[in-house]
Amino acid sequence: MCHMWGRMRGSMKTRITELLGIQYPIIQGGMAWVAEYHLAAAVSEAGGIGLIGAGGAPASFVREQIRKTKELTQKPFGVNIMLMNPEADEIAKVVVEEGVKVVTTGAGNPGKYMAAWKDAGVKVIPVVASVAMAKMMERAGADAVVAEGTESGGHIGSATTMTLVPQVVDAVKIPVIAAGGIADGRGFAAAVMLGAEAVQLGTRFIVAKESIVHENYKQKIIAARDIDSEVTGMSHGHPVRQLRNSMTREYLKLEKAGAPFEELEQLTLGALRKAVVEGDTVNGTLMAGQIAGLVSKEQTCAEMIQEIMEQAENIFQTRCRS
Ligand code: TUI
Repeated sequence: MCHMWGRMRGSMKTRITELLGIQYPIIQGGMAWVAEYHLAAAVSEAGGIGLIGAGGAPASFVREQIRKTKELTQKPFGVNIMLMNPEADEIAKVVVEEGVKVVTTGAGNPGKYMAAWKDAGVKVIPVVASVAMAKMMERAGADAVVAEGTESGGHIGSATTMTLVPQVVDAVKIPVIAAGGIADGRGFAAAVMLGAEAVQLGTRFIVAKESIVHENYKQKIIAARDIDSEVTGMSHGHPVRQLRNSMTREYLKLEKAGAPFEELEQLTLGALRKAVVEGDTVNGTLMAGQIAGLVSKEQTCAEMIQEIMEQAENIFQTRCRS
């Protein structure tokens, strides 16, 4: 692992930093509503790579976000396409038209877009939650995969980061980015030990100074303890991790009683927007990962990235003797 460190303090070279042309192997998760252009540009400016999270937004909105990001940074940035978005086909075209260099995808199989993206020279990095999906994405031409463990916030799979990452690393030749449960230099170092060549962070960036997330939501993450997240939607196959509140209590009560999907959906419709934009921490969906308990302060993206890289470098220097 020591060989990955560059001469410059804090720089680290992996196949991911080379692929994306970035200084640090840190990727910001493509969080719906949260990951808009201010955050994406700030992470890219700080030497990682920021992503605009298309979430459930219309294609026209994503196009505007891309243009605004370009006004704030010359550095590479990407777009995350949530594949359950009804406008995913259109967004897949927008990223090509706007010359976006990097696309990550979530909550589905991006196979049908792969050829067009590859032809346009877009680097494609699907987020996967299983070895089978990682292999399928490699065969389809993916440049890398994000192996996302169940510790993550939002829509999740069932394998933990600790078990998923090394199994994906063994199953594919393309580089693997670890996600889920990582928020500091220790998590970064652990991910590297599992064979990852970069990490993706979501929860920590929610509380970044450049993040437009409502202060109430940020404070809930800062106050969260280790066991304060809850998974809703398990019964209908769309598990979503978020911080416990009145909404999750009500949801889980109904879910346990066997309520139909339509009834449960009423509780969550528009609830992420309510949390992010209005700061409604009672009825809103406070998506966050299990690592929220470790996130304790608002900092700029640059401060976060510098701190993570310094912590990781110290770990490697003190424990890695050659
Ligand atoms: O996509 C995510 N996380 C998300 S998406 C999202 S928006 C949303 N809001 C409310 C309800 C549901 C979604 C919030 N958080 N992470 C990446 C991820 N992808 N995790 C798991 C997967 C995944 C799951 C199944 C990827 C592929 C897959 O394959 C299905 C298939 O089609 O074979």
